[in-house]
Amino acid sequence: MSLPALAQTVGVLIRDYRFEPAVIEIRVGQTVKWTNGEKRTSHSIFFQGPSGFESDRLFPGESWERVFDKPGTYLYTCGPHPEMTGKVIVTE
Ligand SMILES: [Cu+2]
Repeated sequence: MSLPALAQTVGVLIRDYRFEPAVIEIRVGQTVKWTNGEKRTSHSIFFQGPSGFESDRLFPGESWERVFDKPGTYLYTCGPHPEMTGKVIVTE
């Protein structure tokens, strides 16, 4: 029995100061693509923790991708708007 092919890239839309969906679950090797759907506000993707880093600022219409090649739970916020939170759960 073969498994259905997984979409390689999963999208998260940034809109109204929220990540939609805020929580996503993916498999190792998949890519998450964040797209800024705001009219005028810029945002970033800021991962917490010792290996944390922040994406460039995304202006409206821009997007940014990250490949997740290790299982785990990745918490993130928006750099300029720390009240915006999201989570990527990566499973084997
Ligand atoms: Cu923001």
